[in-house]
Amino acid sequence: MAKKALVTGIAGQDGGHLAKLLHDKGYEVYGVVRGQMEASHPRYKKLKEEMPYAELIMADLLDLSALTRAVQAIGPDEVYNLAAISHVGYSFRDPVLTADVTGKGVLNMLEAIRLSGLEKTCRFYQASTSEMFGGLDYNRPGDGYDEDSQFHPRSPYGVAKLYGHWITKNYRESYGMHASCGILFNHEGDRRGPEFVTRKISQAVARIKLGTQDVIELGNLDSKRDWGYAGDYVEGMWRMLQQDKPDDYVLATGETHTIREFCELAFGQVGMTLTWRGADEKTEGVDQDGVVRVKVNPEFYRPAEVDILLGNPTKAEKVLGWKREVDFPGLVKLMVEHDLRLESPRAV
Ligand code: NAP
Ligand code: F7E
Repeated sequence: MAKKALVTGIAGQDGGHLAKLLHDKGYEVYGVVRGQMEASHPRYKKLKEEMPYAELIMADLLDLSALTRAVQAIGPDEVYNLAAISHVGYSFRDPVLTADVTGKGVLNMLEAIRLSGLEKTCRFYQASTSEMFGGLDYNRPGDGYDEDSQFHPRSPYGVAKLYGHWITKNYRESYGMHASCGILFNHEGDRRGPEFVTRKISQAVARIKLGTQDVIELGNLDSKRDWGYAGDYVEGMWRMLQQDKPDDYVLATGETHTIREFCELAFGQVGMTLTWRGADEKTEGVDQDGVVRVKVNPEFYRPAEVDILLGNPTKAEKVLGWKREVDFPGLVKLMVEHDLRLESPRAV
């Protein structure tokens, strides 16, 4: 009999990659989507086109009754809890909703499993994050943050995720649930939302190359991130739930790069050379013809920033046999090429 997997946040970046991976492995795939989506809804139709094999279920992470009904109807072997308000900048603007969805929503999902009497049979994956580390001076990464590093979240998002992380561990310890947390560092790709910096840059570079945009406005250019490819990371999620025992694992590349470096590589991908002039809010990225292509807009600064994230995936590599395939230049290339295709006038 095929295993059944329930994926919350199936409409998001990771949800799409994971749904495909599970389908390819022979799972029956069920996905939670929110809102009043009828079958005729354009967003529903688009999702069904992308993943015709997945059964979509309307439920909100805020709604314990709907989640419980979904779990009872499906009887999943594995639940992947990917749904969240996931944008760090937005979490400062809507901290209460972020706490409810990204924090307490995890509890709702765990309770839906427990209330359905499946806590001993259903395996659970929680999407924890490197944002829980915070990257403060006293907490410098050294060889990279690992599973034992100290947490000090710097945003309402990071704080909410820390609640989700600990409540998952608590259910593991209290009820013997096979519940694991993946502490994932930034992962990107062609499915990334344009509100995140990498996709914002790849999209702008494609448009600048094609002449439909002149310049991109960004916030902090000097923060550093450990960026991997989302397709590699969903494999790690799945591997965590195939272990005999539940545990927590860092997934990362072990490399960190600035936003500036991402810009330089992305423009390089379309044959443009970016150089920098000025400082702070007056910083500008200029192309080989002297045209300003990158400007700083303080509107994109955050009240508190995570200056540097660098992960140490040694445990995942040793225990799960997980390894990222796509490196940093490969990731930038993949994203810019995708956006060039999408933005091209010939694209349908
Ligand atoms: P994403 O693209 O933002 O997807 C999140 C999904 O959650 C969206 O489909 C969204 O639905 C759904 N959602 C939001 N609020 C909901 C609610 N109240 N009820 C039900 N669904 C709701 O995020 P992602 O990049 O795929 O990340 C997946 C998970 O991993 C998230 O939990 C994120 O916080 C975490 N994470 C991501 C990264 C990363 O670098 N990508 C790193 C570490 C951890 P709509 O489509 O309707 O908006
Ligand atoms: O920002 C800086 C910004 O929004 C990265 C989420 O998936 O990964 C993601 O969170 C950096 C920050 O991702 C802009 O200040 C500059 O330093 O792409 P981001 P994030 O905040 O790292 C973690 C691991 C998650 O768990 C989250 O769910 O880029 N930055 N200029 C900008 N960021 C944005 N969004 N837009 C700018 O214009």
